[in-house]
Amino acid sequence: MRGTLTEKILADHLVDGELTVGSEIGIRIDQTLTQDATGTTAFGLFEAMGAPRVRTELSVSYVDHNMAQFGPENHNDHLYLQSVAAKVGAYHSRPGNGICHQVHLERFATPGRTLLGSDSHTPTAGGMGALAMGAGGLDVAVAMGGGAFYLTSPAVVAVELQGRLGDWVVPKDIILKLLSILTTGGNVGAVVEYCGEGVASLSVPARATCTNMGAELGVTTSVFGADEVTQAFLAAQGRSDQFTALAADANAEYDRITKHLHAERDAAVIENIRRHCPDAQIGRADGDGTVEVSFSRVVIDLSDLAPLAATPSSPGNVAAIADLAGTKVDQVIIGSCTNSSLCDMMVVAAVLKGRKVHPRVELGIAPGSRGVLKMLADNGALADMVSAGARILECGCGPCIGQGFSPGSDRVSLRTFNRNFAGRSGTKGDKVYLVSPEVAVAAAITGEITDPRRLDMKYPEIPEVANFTIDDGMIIPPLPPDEAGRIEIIRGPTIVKPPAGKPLPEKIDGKVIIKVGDKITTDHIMPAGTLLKLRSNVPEYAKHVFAPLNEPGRPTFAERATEAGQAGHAGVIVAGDSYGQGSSREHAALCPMYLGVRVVIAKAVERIHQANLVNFAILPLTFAESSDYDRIDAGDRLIIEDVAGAVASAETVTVHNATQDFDFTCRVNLSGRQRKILTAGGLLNYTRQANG
Ligand code: MIC
Ligand code: SF4
Repeated sequence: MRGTLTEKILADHLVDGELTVGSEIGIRIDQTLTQDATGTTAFGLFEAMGAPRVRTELSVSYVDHNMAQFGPENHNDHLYLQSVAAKVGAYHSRPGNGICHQVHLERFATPGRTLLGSDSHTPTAGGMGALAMGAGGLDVAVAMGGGAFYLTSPAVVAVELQGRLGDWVVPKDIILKLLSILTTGGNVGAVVEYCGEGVASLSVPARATCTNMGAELGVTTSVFGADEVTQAFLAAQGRSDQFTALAADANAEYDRITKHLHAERDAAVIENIRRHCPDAQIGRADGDGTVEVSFSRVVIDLSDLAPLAATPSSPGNVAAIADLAGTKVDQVIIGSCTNSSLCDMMVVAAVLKGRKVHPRVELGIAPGSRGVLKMLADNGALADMVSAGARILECGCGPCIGQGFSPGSDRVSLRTFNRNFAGRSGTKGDKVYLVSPEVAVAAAITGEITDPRRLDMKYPEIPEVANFTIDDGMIIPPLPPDEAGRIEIIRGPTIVKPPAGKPLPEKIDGKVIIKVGDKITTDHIMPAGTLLKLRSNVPEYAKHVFAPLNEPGRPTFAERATEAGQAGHAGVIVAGDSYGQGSSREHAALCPMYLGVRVVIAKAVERIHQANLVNFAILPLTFAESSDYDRIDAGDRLIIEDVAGAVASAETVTVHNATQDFDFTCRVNLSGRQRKILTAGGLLNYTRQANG
C-alpha cells in the first residue's frame, strides 16, 4: 500500500504494530460517533470502564434510529444519551437533527482524520477524505476513553474512475456497479481507495454515497482524497479552516486481493472482474469448481454506466434498470444515510414539481439532516414534494431500519437505501429494490420501474450550494469538566446495565443450538424493526435472537440455548460463509453471549462481527475443511478439550463431535491481542485489567 491515501492516514495515526498487509495494528482515533441504537450500550460500557471523560478530539452521540416512541423506551434512551454526553464530554445531536452519517459529513468530518463509529456506515465520511470505520460499541467506548483501535493492516485496492457520469446516472450506480464486481463477500481486510480523473466531477455527498455503501462490500472502509471539491464543500459548511489537501502519490502501489469464486455460480462476477480489473489473474477451476481470482485495481468508466438496482434481497444482486423496466411498483422511499443529501433531494423535488405521485404508489421522503430539510423548506422544494403527494418523514433512519413504512404483502418497494436483506423492512417476504433517487422518483410518478433517461424531461442539474444553511442549535456541546459534575445521568427503568463477558471455561462441552447457511446477516441474528426499542435491555432483547429463523410451534433459539445452558452445555452456532454480514450491532454477539453461546464455527466470519464476538468472549472458529460444515447437525454435542490452551497459542484446534463420533479441525484465526481479550473474558475485562 505504499504511497496510498490509506497508508498516509494510517501512518499518521499508528500507535502499535507495522503497516504490513494482514498484521494487526493499533491506531489513534481522532473522532468517534455513536447512534442511539448502539449508543446506549456503548455509553453504558464506557461508564463501566470507569473513564470519567472522553479523550478524543471529538465524540458525537447521535439520535436517529429509535425515534418512533411507541412506549417509553426510546425517550428514556434519548434522555440517558443526552445526560451522559453532557457529563462525559461528548456532543449530542438531538432526535430530528438528522442521520448520524449525513450530519457528521456536513458538520464534523475532516480530511485526514480517523473516525470510529458504532455503525457500519461510518465510512460515509470517507467521501470527505476521513479514514472512517464502523465497529462495535465496545470498541468505540474504548476509543472514546483514548484507547487505540485495533484492526488488520488492510490490503488497499484502487478503484479508478474514468470519464463522467451521463445524465440521470449517479453515484448510486457507481457503487452498485462496484458491488457487481467485488460482491458482498470475500473482501474482509480490504480498503477501497478511489482515484482517477473521474473523481473530480463528483461532489462530496456523491463520493459519500459510494463510501457509505462500501459497507455492503464488507471492506474495512472506502476513502476518497481531499481536493478543491472537498475544500468548496467545507467552505459551504463554514469549515474552510478544517481543509487539508490529501492525495495518493502518483506512483502509489496497491495490494492484490484474492477471492474464491465458483466457476458457474459466479460466472457473471468473474466476467465483470475480467472486464474491469486490468491486472486480474484468474485461475483454473479446481475439482469443486472454485476459481482463485486476484487483482489490485478496478477500473470503472463512468460514461459507460447505466442506471442499476439491487434486486431482492441482497445489495449484491445487481441488475440493470433496463432489464427491470415495467415492473409494477407500490411503494417508493427516498432517504437513508446513502441518499439523503441536499442534491439528492433537489433532483427528486425537480422531478416531482408540477406532477402527482402515481395512484398505485405511496411515496415517503426523509431528508438526511435538519439542515437539508430547512433548505428544502426555504427554497420551495419541500412544497413541490408535498404538492406531488409525498409523505414527508422525520430526518432519521425510519423505514431503513424497519421503523414504519413496511410494505404490504407481496408489494414492490423501491428504496434509495443501502440494505434490502429479507424482512428488514418489517414485512416477511418483502420485495425491496435498492435504487438511486433518480430511479426512485421516476417510479413514483410512473408507477413502475422506469429508466429515468426515458422521462420526458431534461436532467435537472443541481449546482452545489456555496453556502449551506448552518444551524447547530440541535447539537448540544459538552459541558466543561468543572460544570459536568452537577449533571445527573438520567437512567429510565427500561435501561438495563449491559452484561460483561465471562472468561472461557477450560473445556467446551457444547451443543449446536442452530446451524445456519451462508450470508447470515446481523439482521437475522438480532432483528431490528419493532424490536429495536429493546436495545438498552439485553435480557429482553435476547429473547429474540435469530427470531426470523424460529419455526412456529418449536422452541425458539433463546429457549433452546437456555435449556442447553441448564443442562451444562455451552451454546455453539454453526454457520456458512460471510457470517455476521451487515451492521455493526454488537447485540448480535452480546445477546447470544447472554444466552450462553461461547463458540461460533463458520466457514468465514465478517470483520466487525468477528471483533464483536471476541469483545464479548465468544470464540470464533473457522472450518479448516469447509466440507466438515456438512457433517454437523443442529443439536450435535461438540467437545473442545483445552480450549484455554487453544485460545492462548494454537493455530488450529480439534473439535470432537460426540453425537456422531468424529473429529474435525478448526482454525483459530486470532491476533495476539484478541487471544488476550478472550482469555480475559472480553474487551471490557481486558481494558479494566490493562488500566489496572
Ligand atoms: C443498520 O443499518 O443496520 C444499522 C441499524 O444502522 C446498524 C447499526 C445498528 O444495528 O444499530 C449498522 O449499520 O451498523
Ligand atoms: Fe440508519 Fe439505515 Fe443508515 Fe443504518 S443504513 S445508519 S439504519 S439510514
